[in-house]
Amino acid sequence: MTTVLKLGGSVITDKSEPETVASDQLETLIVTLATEAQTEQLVLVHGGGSFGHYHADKHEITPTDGERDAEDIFAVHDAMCRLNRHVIDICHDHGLPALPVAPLSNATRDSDGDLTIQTAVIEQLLTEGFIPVLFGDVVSQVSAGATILSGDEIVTSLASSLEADRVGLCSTEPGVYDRQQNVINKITAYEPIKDAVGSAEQTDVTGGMAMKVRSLLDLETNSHIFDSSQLADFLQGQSVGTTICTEQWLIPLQVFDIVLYVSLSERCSPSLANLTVPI
Ligand code: IP8
Repeated sequence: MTTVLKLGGSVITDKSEPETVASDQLETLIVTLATEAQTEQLVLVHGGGSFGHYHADKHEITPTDGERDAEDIFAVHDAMCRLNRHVIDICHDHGLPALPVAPLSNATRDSDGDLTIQTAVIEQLLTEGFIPVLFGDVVSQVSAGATILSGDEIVTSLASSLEADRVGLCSTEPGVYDRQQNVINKITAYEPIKDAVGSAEQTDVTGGMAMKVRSLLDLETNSHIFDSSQLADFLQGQSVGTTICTEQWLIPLQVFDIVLYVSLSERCSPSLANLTVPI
């Protein structure tokens, strides 16, 4: 079984101070991984938090606004390597065979921004029993210099190319909230929840919950968004936080003053509407 797991940058760093690791929190997560991971193959990805985002903001590099100045590009990459070093060190302290894989050296974007990650190194590391640890980074893009690559994009790309069985995003939130601030159990389409997640505050250049949900809906496997208190359960195979299912065609049915979305196909049960939206 292959699991792709992202540790969010907001979880493992203190975003109020540049380049500050949330050491206790990171250690707790790694201890959980070391004791609970029952997967044969694990790919770890981590976000940028107060490392990558601080430098990306400073040099005004975004996922779409490229940069050609090598020193500026390197400032972002180097900060991410420093954060990655912390993650790798703590993994080793707890016996996890983690090794870094830098996206700058093995991923590219075409002129439309579409991402390609060379997976040969990652696959071989997995076969040899290692845990590849990738991270949000800068990547070269055709005709744009280099742009920011988020950890979320890495997760969705690798989940497809490695045909992952389990996909998880460990974030600061226990899941995706609806408009009443309740965690949505299951999402099968973007339309019914777009107002709720679209209004969520965007904290950094790589976007908030809306972007996560949209890209996870494209996957052929279910994925989960949860907080650190649910990591052990996720690793034990449970459905935690919000489960994002492969996107389904939904028919909106208005019944008096609510809209019911009825699913045409099934991946997540139950079969009927997964969400009702008051109008
Ligand atoms: O925290 C962003 O990755 P994210 C990486 O997963 C950089 O969005 C370099 C800002």
